[in-house]
Amino acid sequence: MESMYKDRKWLVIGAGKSGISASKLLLFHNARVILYDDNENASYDEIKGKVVFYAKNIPDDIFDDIYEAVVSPGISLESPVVQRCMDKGIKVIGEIELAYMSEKGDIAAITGTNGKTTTTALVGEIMKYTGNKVIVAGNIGEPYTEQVTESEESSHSVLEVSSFQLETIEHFKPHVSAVLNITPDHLNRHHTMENYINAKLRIAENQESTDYIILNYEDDILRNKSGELKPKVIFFSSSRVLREGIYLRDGKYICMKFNNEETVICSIDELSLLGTHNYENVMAAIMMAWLMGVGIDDIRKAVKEFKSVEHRIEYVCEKNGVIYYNDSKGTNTDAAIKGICSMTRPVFLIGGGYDKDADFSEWVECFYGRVKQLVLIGATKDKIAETCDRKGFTDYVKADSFEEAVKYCSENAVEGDAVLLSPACASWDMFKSYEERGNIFKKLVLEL
Ligand code: UMA
Repeated sequence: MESMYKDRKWLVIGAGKSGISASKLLLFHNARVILYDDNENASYDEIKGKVVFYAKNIPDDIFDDIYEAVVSPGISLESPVVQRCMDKGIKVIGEIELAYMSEKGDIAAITGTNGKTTTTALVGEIMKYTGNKVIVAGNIGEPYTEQVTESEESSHSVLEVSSFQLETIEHFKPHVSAVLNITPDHLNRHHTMENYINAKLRIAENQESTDYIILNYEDDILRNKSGELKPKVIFFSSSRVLREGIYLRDGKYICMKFNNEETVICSIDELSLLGTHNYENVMAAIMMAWLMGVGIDDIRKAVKEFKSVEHRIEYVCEKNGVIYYNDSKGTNTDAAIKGICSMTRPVFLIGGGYDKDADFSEWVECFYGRVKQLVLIGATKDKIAETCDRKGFTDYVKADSFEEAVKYCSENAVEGDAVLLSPACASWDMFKSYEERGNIFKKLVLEL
């Protein structure tokens, strides 16, 4: 193992969270690190002096003795620097694969268009009942490379993995994986739905028949693909009783069934999480944890204790009879529809952001009877306005800034209304991340 790293020259592409953590892991293994970012102002203070940094361009001769390259998830494999590596025959892996090479324990990995952060957090909480070390990392916000050196034979790594991260795995092999759902997202990067689906399903690529994959029975894509997968498939369903698997019975009881024997795990009334999409997340998490060896009683306790995650339909406060919710993690139309549908009050909705080539039609269709006014921000504001015009939804305004959008909502919402930030877009046109967008929203609201 050491020979892959010691005194070898590795190129790390991207100096964000993933790139910094990947560099640290490589340095830990005594590799030499060249760090690259398109942005010359990228901050890499934590490892300054320990790596050689290039911005915008890398001299040609540097590529001559690069051993392997590690690309950050936000950087397309079509980007010039990745293409240069490929042209020169340099193997390019992602940060998840790099971390996996140092993993000592077992892995539960979760992907899907929506719900993966909640499910990952919940699996992490349930796994703590084993008494073993639990690592919760990945797309959820903490790079896997940052934590993997803590892994041990008895530890469990619970990982949220995005399609971007799965695109660059090679040997990565979870014992239990889950694909929660697949709806269009990130099509500007993957180009076609087929590419996006294939990237997501790579989660099962190295799994064997002794491993498990948890799939949503109600997702046509996943149900149809299930026969092609190597690991044992276990389904969850929020709308029917399954012959085997985990399901919601009578819209109320989460039940598991194997060998014709049904076990009631809990009632949805015992959960803090709201909405059918969340019951699906809970079912997937229960099944994953059970297959990773946690007993039903411990699962029950953990599930009942679990509260929702930050930036996902998060209650912020009530001011003048108006309730403010932060759903900054509603970064695609499907997630944002779930945000709107879980509101029980008329909604002032703040939407818009980075353009991922999304189609906003279905999102706008769900406004009727729910959204009082849409306040548009960001790069997609005109595109969304055009969709509204086409769909006959006229109650929208455009704001010049995020501050103005929040102010407009607070001035126009009346007692009994809700203000919901659920943009249906990524944040990258105006913010560093959805977390930053959500935190600024909460700050602005609390200062009102
Ligand atoms: N950069 C370039 N060239 C580019 C694009 C970016 O040089 O073409 C540079 C930027 O200047 C920046 C760095 O790359 O310095 C950023 O790298 P990154 O975009 O990969 O972001 P990280 O900070 O490493 O965060 C990544 C994930 N980001 C993305 O996938 C876009 C985080 O997921 C994840 O939490 C983190 O790794 C730890 O694993 C965020 C996300 O939005 C939450 N994910 C998408 C989603 O959930 O929809 C997939």
